[in-house]
Amino acid sequence: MRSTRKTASISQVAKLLFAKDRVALFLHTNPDGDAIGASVALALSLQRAGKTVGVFCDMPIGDKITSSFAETKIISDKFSGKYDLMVAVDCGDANRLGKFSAAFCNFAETLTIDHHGGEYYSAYNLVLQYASSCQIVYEVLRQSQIEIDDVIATYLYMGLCTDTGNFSHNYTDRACFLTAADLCSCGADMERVNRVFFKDTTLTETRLLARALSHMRIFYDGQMVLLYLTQTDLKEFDADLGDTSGIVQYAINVDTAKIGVMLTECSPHTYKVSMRGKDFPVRDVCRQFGGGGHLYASGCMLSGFLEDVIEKIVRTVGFSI
Ligand SMILES: [Mn+2]
Repeated sequence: MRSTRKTASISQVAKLLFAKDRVALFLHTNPDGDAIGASVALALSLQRAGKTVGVFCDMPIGDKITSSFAETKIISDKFSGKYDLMVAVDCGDANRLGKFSAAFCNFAETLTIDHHGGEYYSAYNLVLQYASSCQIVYEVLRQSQIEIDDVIATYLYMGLCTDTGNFSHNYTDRACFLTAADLCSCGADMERVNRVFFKDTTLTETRLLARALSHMRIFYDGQMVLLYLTQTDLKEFDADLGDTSGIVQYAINVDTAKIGVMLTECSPHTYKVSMRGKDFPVRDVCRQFGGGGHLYASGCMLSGFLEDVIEKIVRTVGFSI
């Protein structure tokens, strides 16, 4: 156990980072646009300042992102090198560093840059209630008087826009827009970020969406909309679970819907259930089936025949709708 865990300010972190010669950055597992954007932007800035930098994630980054944003290839899933400082980026919990968690926690000089809150697990902790980690890294870079070029700006914009649901969530604040405006003048490729993270779909994903929509079921006068895909559907399109992410959004997008449900038969008679709520705490429903998640975005697993699984959900929702 580390004895001292300190809160660090933007200016202290700017000094600390650029005082070290060799810096290792770590991302959480299932890295999102903010984790990738913040760590790559920071890595490129440190490299440009002459530092040796390693970036590590216990999971390879998908082709979709590495092929569109080439510098992402700096992220490796195998640790190597010697470092003076280890930095966890966008990670509120050391366990989310996966196989790198123990090595990180046993190292003396560690820093967390994050906006999730949670327990401090690093020697220095820059944890701010910001909309994205990229916003924090942006302020660190501005404080360090590092030049933000078009590539770094694109990565920072990536986190800004993905963590705010493309500037649509209610915590999107003035700072987000001001930073976005500045990154725009630095040459951020906003069009590419938007296309890759918010528009691009594969043919398989589009076929699955069409099939799921064709299975639409409506309950409680449109207050609950349910979509599903069976094993037969997945096999027909040679698809896997990853191709179905985002489909649940089409259920909750129906204007009358308070609850959107997506069932995916991941193995015979076993369904992955994703739920979204509009002013309806779907987590309470998922918890009754041993699942959980966020208040308005939750999931669980259910076994049985399709119609029985649907019936179970409809009945449970019926108690609180
Ligand atoms: Mn984040």
